Amino acid sequence: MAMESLGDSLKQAFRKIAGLGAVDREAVEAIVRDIQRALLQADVDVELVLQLSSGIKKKMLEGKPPEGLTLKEYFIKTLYDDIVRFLGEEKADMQLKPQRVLLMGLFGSGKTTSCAKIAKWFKSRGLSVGMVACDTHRPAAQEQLRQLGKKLEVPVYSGGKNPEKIAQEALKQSKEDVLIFDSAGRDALDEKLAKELKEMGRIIRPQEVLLILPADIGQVARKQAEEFNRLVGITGIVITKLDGTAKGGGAIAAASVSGAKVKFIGAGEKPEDLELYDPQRFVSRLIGYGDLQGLLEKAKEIGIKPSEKLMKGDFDLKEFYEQIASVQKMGSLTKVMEMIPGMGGMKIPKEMLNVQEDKMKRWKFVIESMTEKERTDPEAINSSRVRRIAKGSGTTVEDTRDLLKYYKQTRKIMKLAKGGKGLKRGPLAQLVKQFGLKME
Ligand SMILES: Nc1nc2c(ncn2[C@@H]2O[C@H](COP(=O)(O)OP(=O)(O)O)[C@@H](O)[C@H]2O)c(=O)[nH]1
Ligand SMILES: [Mg+2]
Repeated sequence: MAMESLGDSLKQAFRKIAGLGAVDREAVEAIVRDIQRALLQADVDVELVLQLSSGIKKKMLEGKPPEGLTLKEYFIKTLYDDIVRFLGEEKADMQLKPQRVLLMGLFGSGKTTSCAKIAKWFKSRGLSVGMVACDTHRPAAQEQLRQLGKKLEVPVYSGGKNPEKIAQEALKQSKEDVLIFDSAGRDALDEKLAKELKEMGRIIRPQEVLLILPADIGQVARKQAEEFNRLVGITGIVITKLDGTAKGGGAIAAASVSGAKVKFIGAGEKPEDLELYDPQRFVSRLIGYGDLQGLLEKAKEIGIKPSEKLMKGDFDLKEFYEQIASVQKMGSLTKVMEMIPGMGGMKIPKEMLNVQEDKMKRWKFVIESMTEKERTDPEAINSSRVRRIAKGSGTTVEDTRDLLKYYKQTRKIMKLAKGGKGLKRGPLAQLVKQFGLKME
């Protein structure tokens, strides 16, 4: 991402805190100024920057750190939390179920490219997808989508000069779970475009209406989002071209206060350059995963806790995945181990840890490729499903089987651990052995 400059400045600010002698008023003000400068350079709206910085200052100068955190750790955590909240707070949600998605946006914002990206996103999660070429303004637009469809092996509904007819035909003919409708753009959202888009909405009755906004418009994203929302109505935003601008922070912050949520972010021209927007993940990456991990080491007690369900052994694959994901965000397998009662003090060989984290990453892809039903009822996953999931996630059948095995084992073990069986003997010890772990 070409957001390195924002990332670099934030990283520096965090390092400065880590190196502070005392966290006094002067130090807090100096660092908040650094953050302000970094955000303004990323084209974040001045008002928003001032709001954020006064909030941070208030907490640091008037508040008290929670028990167990030093002032310095509290500063790091406050800054991290506030920036995450500033950039959207919650992870975006896209339902993995049959639906119609209508894309809209101005000329060149990345609609057609995003159409293919979103198609791939659904397809690799096990849903069948079709794309509908409703941009009849630009002569080559339909052909562009047909080409992308061919590459992705996704059917494209197109032909003719009337976008409404194309949409109607697609709705009549298609058997796919998900239909994604590309639409025509303009230089600006005028009456005519608004009317056309509204008409499309009436015909398609989409569950998702996504506004495509290129990151290089920076804080203008807010105005555009508000306008589209008022005139047409949107359910979410896709920020594209994050790889080519230093204004991405401004665009995301602006989109986040527009009243609509950022659902996807795109950082590249290829169909795979798309991800569901997760502010925590985004900020962690911006600041530097490793750095943050170290900085937040101490703050972790406040951050993640093993879920009640996990401790009881009563969880489905979805909850299991959320545990893995939340743990991944914070760092390493050591943390997972710490969550398992009695495993906290274990020494894990470093090489082992790396292999394991790598595997977890693949498991994440595996779970993302499952349908809702498979996640809630993993027992029902048969071999043909295993093959489909492996293929869709770009992993191997072995990875998929491994995960299912691990899930079942963990569940069994947690159930037993609840019953108070010892760690040195019994199934827990087996798990330990299986991972090549050593006990202190
Ligand atoms: N670098 C980069 N280029 C993108 C991205 N998304 C779209 N583009 C490029 O932006 C241009 C316009 O995209 P297109 O999808 O045709 O926009 P549309 O007019 O809204 O349909 C094309 O050259 C795309 O390759 C992105 O995330 N990163
Ligand atoms: Mg287009």
